Amino acid sequence: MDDRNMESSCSTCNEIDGEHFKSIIHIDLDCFYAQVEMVRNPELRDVPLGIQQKNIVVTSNYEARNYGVSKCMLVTDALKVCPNLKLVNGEDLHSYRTASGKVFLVLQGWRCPVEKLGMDENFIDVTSLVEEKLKNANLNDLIVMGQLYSEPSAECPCGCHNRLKIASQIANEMRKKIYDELGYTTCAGIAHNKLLAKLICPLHKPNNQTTIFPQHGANYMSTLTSVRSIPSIGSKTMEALISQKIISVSDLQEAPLEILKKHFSSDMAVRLKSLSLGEDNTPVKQSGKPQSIGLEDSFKTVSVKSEVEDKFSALLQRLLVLVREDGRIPVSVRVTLRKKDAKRLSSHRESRQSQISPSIFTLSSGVLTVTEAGQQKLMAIIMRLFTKLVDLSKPFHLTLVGLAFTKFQERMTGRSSIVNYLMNDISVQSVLNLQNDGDASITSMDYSAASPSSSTTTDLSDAEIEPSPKKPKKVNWIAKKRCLAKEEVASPSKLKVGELRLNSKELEKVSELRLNSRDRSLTPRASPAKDNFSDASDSMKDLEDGACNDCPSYVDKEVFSALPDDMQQELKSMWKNPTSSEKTRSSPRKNKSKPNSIMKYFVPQK
Ligand code: DGT
Ligand code: MG
Repeated sequence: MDDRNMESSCSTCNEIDGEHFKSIIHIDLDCFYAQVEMVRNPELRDVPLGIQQKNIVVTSNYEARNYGVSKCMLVTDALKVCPNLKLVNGEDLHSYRTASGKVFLVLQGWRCPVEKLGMDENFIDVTSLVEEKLKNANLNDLIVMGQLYSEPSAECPCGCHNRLKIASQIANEMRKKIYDELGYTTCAGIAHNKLLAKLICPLHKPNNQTTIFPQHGANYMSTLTSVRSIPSIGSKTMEALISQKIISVSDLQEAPLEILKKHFSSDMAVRLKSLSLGEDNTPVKQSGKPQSIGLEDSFKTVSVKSEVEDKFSALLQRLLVLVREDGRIPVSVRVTLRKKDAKRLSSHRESRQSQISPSIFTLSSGVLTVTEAGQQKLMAIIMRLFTKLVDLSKPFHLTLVGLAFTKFQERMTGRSSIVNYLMNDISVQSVLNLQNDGDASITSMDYSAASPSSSTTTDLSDAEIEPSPKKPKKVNWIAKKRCLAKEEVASPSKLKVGELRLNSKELEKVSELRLNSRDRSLTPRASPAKDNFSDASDSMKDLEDGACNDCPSYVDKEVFSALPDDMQQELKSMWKNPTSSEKTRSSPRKNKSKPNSIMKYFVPQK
């Protein structure tokens, strides 16, 4: 029943509890890969176009969709329904990533938080901008730009309708700018939370936008035929729900909380219930640095070690290109496998990661490279991780291998703080595990990457074959899974390659030296995951002692010698005229009251 006039109560609606206070836009590019190809080659514009990866059409333009070509169709089937389908190979994702970065940049022009989700989606929190515009708006003239999911029978007292009308205008401007500057059409969803903005976005595809008012949230959710449409619900949670005969979102809405609490934690049961009603208070997190850089390859089955090695070797070659583009030095690598498991409906993934020595990478004229020997070292680490995951004394069958660099040593450009020269690890998350339901728990509406905290993860999502987290596609999830699992689909990585940060040679030298030095020091920053093993042997690299005869004994001379002259002088004069606190300090690491003191970076090697 599509009863759009059935509105939920607006009694909780006020600005104090912020219930409807936010204005969120979700933007999704239309037939993304196909559009990139069409913009690149205008001859493809007016013909039915399919983007091929191995023997699958991963997407097609809307012209081809009119013939019945659908996402993830076998090429042979697509050609049957559309014999004049023009096929373009889409296995090289470089241009798609570039396009994705450009869209992100355009959206940043509004100076609102932008959260990138996969390659072709972005959330924008325009709450503050809407507030600004509201001050000068003539409320009588306000209209919703694009489509409105349902006309409200009454105004919401909190004023969210006006705010969302303004947000719809901003969304329209954003879409227009993306089109004018880059030539891409998009869809947008406008709502008071991320969940509804994302889910309403595809309602009027392509090249359109839809606004939904808060009181229609529960109603719209009830139209979704699978609980899997909800971004936080992965396959494991879905399986648990199905076992309780909860299949559609409306089933979930109607399920008694007590029943849910029997199968999930109390928090999760409440969360599931709220989501089913269209409630979500997760913030738009400004995207910045890529969290990890990874690639995967899926196939029917591989059961021989040498073949696995070949797969990893090929992945490594491609991954190194991406890392070079990114410009940061990886310090951790993760291997992921999917083992064939006939008993399980969903795929089962396991990962192991290991620290890697930054000395494997060399910086030359600002370019990150890896020597042949470095590549061999990496392969040795990868295969060692592989043997941790697979008992080679028994037969094994893999359907996917993945490789990702999961931690990076970042070099900062700023000269304002010496700390930048010495320490700036970023924490990373997996971008390969998009659904955080390995433990069947939902703690937050994390639309982006789940962060496996241990080195072994189980991912039951099928999202690994998608570059962006699942959308409320009206497809049967089991059918889709079969389609993708049976065929050899090139897995586009969920790469989020960030801006290059290539700095001066001076910085590179400092960075390299520091990295090498730090591997041997006891500084705790780059602590590996609990059950990782480290590859300390790879980290050893002889470095010449710096000229630091005046240095205190606890100073790492290698680090010191690599500093720019002015900083060396600064430090020397500090040591000559130490402050009282420094005079009394026996070891820099003991001084917990000054966590960012420069002195703590000069740690003697043990
Ligand atoms: P749309 O949003 O329905 O107009 O069409 P697309 O093509 O933008 O589809 P979307 O947004 O789900 O995915 C963005 C791109 O990601 C799409 O152009 C191709 C790629 N992609 C989507 N689904 C799959 C998949 O199952 N396998 C692979 N390899 N790539 C996929
Ligand atoms: Mg799209």
